[in-house]
Amino acid sequence: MTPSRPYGVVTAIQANYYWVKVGDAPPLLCTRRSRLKKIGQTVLVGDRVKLDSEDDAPAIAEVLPRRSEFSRPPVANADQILLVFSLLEPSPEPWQVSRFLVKAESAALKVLICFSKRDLIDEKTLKHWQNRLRNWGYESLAVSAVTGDGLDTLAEYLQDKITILAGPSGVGKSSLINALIPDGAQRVSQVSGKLQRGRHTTRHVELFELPQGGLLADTPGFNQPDLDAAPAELIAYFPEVKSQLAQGACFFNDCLHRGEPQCRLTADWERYPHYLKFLEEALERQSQKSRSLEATLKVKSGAEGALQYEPKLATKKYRRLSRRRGHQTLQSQYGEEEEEF
Ligand SMILES: Nc1nc2c(ncn2[C@@H]2O[C@H](COP(=O)(O)OP(=O)(O)O)[C@@H](O)[C@H]2O)c(=O)[nH]1
Ligand SMILES: [Mg+2]
Ligand SMILES: [Zn+2]
Repeated sequence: MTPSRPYGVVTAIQANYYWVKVGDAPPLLCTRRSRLKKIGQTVLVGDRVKLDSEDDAPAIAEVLPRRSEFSRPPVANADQILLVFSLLEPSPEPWQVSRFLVKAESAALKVLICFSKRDLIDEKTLKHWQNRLRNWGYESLAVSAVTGDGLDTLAEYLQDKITILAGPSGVGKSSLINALIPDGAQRVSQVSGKLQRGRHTTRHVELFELPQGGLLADTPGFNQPDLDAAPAELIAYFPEVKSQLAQGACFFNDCLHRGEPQCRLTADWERYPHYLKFLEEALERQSQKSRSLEATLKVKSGAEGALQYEPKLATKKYRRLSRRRGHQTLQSQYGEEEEEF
């Protein structure tokens, strides 16, 4: 049995089982105390937990407060997001790169950028993209999973951190994990048999343990991450205009920076068209949201003939709405379905 009430980190979740890593020992397969469910406490990968050793099987007795919560994929306590793009096969698509960057910025985590497949690209192409990204406000690394080029530098950035790996499919994320963790046996959990179910659902997340310490979460490939920023907050996710704004280019919190008379934010930055496009999307999302909110309310005449809105008895709809909101809690999103794998 485990030492009395040790602390550990949840590295994988399968159905109602949790793999918990305590110190350097191989992960333990745990259940969780039913009390946690009663109080609505969710358990996510990345959670720091206290284990109970009173029973035969180890169980999660307590979840420590989270430093951060990321929703897609659901990961607790992540420190940073590593965005991976390849410069060939597939070539980067500026809009898509930008969309990933904005999505990552909106998570309020540190953003790292890495160009993969370094072995396929010439110095000139690499420099072009690195300079371009610098103008967008980002430094970037270049790595190759094939030659191992750049992996040591990358590994330093990942050490002792919980990092979420994201990027278009095919750029080499899985290859990168394999290259960083040469011994496949380092895979945190040996998932097999019945527990295999759910592995390929989009909500499934598993943390990979880096040899030098630190955990890496792979994300299922998606090419067009959903943005969920509100229109007026979008500008904050473009670091290249931070200094302009800090120096007083625009003082209005609700300004959309589209040439309003009081706005002096310039339009001469490369990603300004991206900003405008994402802004259109955000405005469209906002109006859709208010339209569907109206649809869930039915107009009812009040006692004095005043119109009152009364919610229809459609809790499902409300839940769907809350899912679209940017700042929803993970609890509302995953709490109730946690057992469903
Ligand atoms: N030349 C080269 N090919 C790579 C490299 N990394 C990955 N690939 C190839 O790119 C393809 C997609 O890789 P994968 O890791 O599955 O990408 P993922 O979808 O982002 O996980 C595979 O055919 C890999 O062999 C690399 O550093 N150099
Ligand atoms: Mg992959
Ligand atoms: Zn403005």
